[in-house]
This record gives sequence, C-alpha cells and structure tokens, in this order.
Amino acid sequence: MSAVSPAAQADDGRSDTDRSTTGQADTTQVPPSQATERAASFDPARRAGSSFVVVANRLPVDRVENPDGSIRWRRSPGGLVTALEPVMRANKGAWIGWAGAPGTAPEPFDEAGMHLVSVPLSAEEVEDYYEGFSNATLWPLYHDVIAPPVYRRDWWDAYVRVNHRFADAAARVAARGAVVWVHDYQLQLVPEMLRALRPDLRIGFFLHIPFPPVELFARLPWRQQVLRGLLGADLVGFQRPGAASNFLRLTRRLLGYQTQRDQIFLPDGRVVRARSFPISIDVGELEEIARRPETERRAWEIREEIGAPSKILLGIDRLDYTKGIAERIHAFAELLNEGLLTPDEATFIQVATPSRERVEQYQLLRDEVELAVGRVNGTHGRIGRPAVTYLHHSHERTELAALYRAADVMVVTPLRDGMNLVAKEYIACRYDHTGVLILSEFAGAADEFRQALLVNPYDVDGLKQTMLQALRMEPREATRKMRAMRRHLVEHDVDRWASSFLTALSGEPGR
Ligand code: GDG
Repeated sequence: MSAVSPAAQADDGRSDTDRSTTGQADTTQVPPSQATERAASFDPARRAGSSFVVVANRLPVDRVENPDGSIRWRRSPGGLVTALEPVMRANKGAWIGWAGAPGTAPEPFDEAGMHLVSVPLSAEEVEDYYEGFSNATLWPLYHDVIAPPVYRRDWWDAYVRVNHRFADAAARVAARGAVVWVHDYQLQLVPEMLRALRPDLRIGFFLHIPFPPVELFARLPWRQQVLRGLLGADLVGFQRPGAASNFLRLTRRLLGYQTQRDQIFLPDGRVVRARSFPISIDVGELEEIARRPETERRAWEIREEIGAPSKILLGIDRLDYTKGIAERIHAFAELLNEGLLTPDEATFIQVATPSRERVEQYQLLRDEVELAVGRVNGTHGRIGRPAVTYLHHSHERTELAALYRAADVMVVTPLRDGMNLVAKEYIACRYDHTGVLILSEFAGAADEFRQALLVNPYDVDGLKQTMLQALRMEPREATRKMRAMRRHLVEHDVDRWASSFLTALSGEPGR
C-alpha cells in the first residue's frame, strides 16, 4: 500500500535528477523539459482536489493497534492540528505527511474531517533524510551549532529525494488555486519544487525552529539550494522578527536579491514576503484540563509522592541538547552543594521525553543528564524524597497539566529555541495567577513574556540567582507578573497565529 499513487512512486523511482544530486549544482531545480512533463501530469483541471493543503513531516495522527490486531488512527494531541482543523473542515482540507513507520505507507484515508495522505519513507531514508540531514545537519546548524552539524552528501541526496516526494504528493492533492501550507526544516525545498509543478498554487512556508544568522547559515554546503527552495513560497513565516531579518539578509548576501522591509524581489518578478508569526497553543483546551478537580487532586498527590517539599521546580522538555536541561540541573545541584537551598525547601522534577534516540548526540546528552541527576540524588536525596525526580518517558497530557499545576517555579532554559510551547502551557495552566516562570532569553517566547524572569542559561551564577529569586518571590509580585503574561497569552492563542498567517498569505502580492 502506498500513500501516493503508483504513478507517483514510479516518478520518484525514475527521477535520476533526484538521485544524482550533490552539493555543487543547484540540484533542487527540475530541468525545464522534465518540469513541463511533470507539471502536465499534475494538471489540477483533472481532479477536484482540496483547496487547503498542509504539508508537514508527520501526519497529525498516531497509529494505534487494537487488541484484536487491527489498526486505527488517533488524532495526535498538538496545537497545530487543533488550530488548523476548522480551516481543514471548511476547505476539504488535506494533510500530507509521513505516518511514522518506515516501509510502505497506508492508502489515503479520512480522519477527523481531514483527508490524510501518507508519504512513504524507506528505513534508509528515515536514517538519511530524517535522522541525518534534518536532525544531525539542519537542527544543530539552526540552533547556534550547540552540537557540531554533520555535512554528508548522501544525506543531502536523500533530503532532496524525499522533498520531491512530498512536493509531488501535494501537487496531486491540491485543487486549482489552492492554498498549500508547508511546515518546518525537514521540507525547505518543497516550496520551490511544488511551484515548478503547480504554478497556480498559493504557497506558504512556516519554520518552527530558529533561522540562523548569515555567518552560520553560510557554512551549509547547500545554502543556495535551501534558500531557493524557501523562496518558492509566497510567504515565509518565522517565529521571531530576528529570524525573518536573517533570512532577508541572506537573500541579499548570497543571492544578490533586492529587499525592502519584508519583501524580497526575485529576478522573475515575483515578490516573496518574510515575516514573524509567533506560534501559540490552544489555551482554552489546556486550561479546561488544568481546572478539572481530578487534575488538582493529582497535583497534590505528586507533591506528596516526592516528599512534600515546600516548593517544586519543574522542567518539561524533549530530551534535546538545545533545551538546556543539563545546565539547569547543574545550577540546581550547585545551590544544594553550597547550602543555599535544601531539598526540603525545593526539589526539582525534570520530565525529559525520549527523542531522536538513534542520533548520537542525543545518546551522549542522555548520559550527561543522567550522570548529573544520579550525582545530585546520591548526595542530597533521601528515601522517598529525591532532590531531582527525573522521568525519561512520555506522559499523558492530563499528567502534564497536573505537573504544571504542582510546580511553583517553571524552569525553561533552552540554549536556543524557536518558540517553546512549554512556557506557554505553564502560563495557560496557572489560571489562579500563581507560579513563577524562569525563561531563557534565547527562546522565542522571551519576545512575548518580558514579565518572566529572563535568564542567560549559559550564565550558571545568573541561573542560580534567578532560581533563588523565583523561589523567594512575594506572592503579590508573582501574581502581578502571571496576570500580565496570561492576558497576553489568552489574546494570542494558536487560532490567532494560524489565521494571521493564512490572512497574510491570501493577501500577498507576488503572483
Ligand atoms: C518545535 C520547536 C516550537 C513534551 N513532553 C510530552 C509532551 N510534550 C509536549 C509539550 C509541548 C511540546 O511537546 C514541546 O514543544 P516545544 O515548543 O517546547 O518544543 P519542540 O518539540 O522542540 O518544538 C519549538 C515548536 O516546534 C512549535 O512551533 O515552539 O521552538 O523546537 O507541547 O507539552 N506531550 C505529551 N507527553 C509528553 O511526555 N503529551
């Protein structure tokens, strides 16, 4: 079974240009003769199609096996799908993405009012396109090279090939003149590839992670191809204004294009816009969970189970080296070692959800964090009252809400982060205006929440002082800050994010 029609697979198999690409030529461009031939096979007049198409690495559903062995699909929790659902329903929306397991992909199916088209990835492509180029090249490069990016030409080839497959799938599904919204760093070549196949479409792209400054981006051997890939969109959205400026500057410096404010003028007369659209969460949905009596009961239980400390500090992150998990554990351990804090006064709960476990840097990070946690607990823990409660598994959303309710201080200290939704989720759960948020300056969320205790996570002394300040803050001051942050968040939820992007996309000049 395949997500794309047999013809699409044949296309992909025969496409030598996809396979033979290396770093030198601008390999993302389809030669004109082939482009015409392929474009003809995607003629939108031949089919009805969807007038709104989302293209993302993953489908918004998880595969669940029933006790009898049959398979069903469950909508994955997440702001993106929640925000886009009304638009999807109103426009016969389609979502194109990988179903999460290597090998053959399920046939297109309908779920939760969406038409889901699964793109197949072989086990080797998962290694090269996803774990390799996306997560061991682009991810560290775009996050300040916190870990050294690996540049491999075979990974790049897989990235090009898989991006073509996604573009082909989108070209087949989209109705004439449809709006197509492409997401994130795994699919940066799709806008240009899709435009070559379907010039009638309105194409938007949103990058969920940071976009690096010229000095870092320029290291990428395929920098021109990636920039041209993104410039296939009519609108390129970023989390922060600084990221949009980096992109505008790069198009001038590396491609020699003219720009004015948020506009980029292409040689073919098209105008592309680059702007920030800070993503958000479904505030109402999470607050509703937080307000449930059973959530409050669970929050109380959590506190009891870890030895009823006076205060709880909390971190919730994917176990990722960008999140600053080791840095915050080290800072907390120093406070205990120096006697500035006792574990009866404050203990730490760190949820570190397993992530990208086959990528080497993530294995090294896990060792580092677990060593640090073991040390601090060995020295300062007691039976039934650890200094740090470390949880390396994923949790139900209701349990996360209870943790947010239990936490007196939320510690969000990424070394670099596009936005950081955890910070917003904490604010959403503090409906009674209690709790203190420590927030890294290097998270996109810091642009919006100036009332948080902002920190430089590289500054261990600063981080320690900020933890003490948070633990000792007067309730009145905490309430004043939380009230202001909640006011902003409630007015800027994920619906507003999606509608402002889509409104900007439909109103753009540049066709
Ligand atoms: C990327 C960008 C940007 C975590 N553990 C569990 C769980 N989570 C949920 C959190 C939160 C989400 O995962 C993590 O979102 P973040 O924004 O913190 O980070 P990334 O995963 O790196 O996301 C980031 C984001 O895209 C959106 O544009 O903000 O900057 O890096 O929602 O609650 N959810 C459940 N169980 C867990 O154990 N159910």
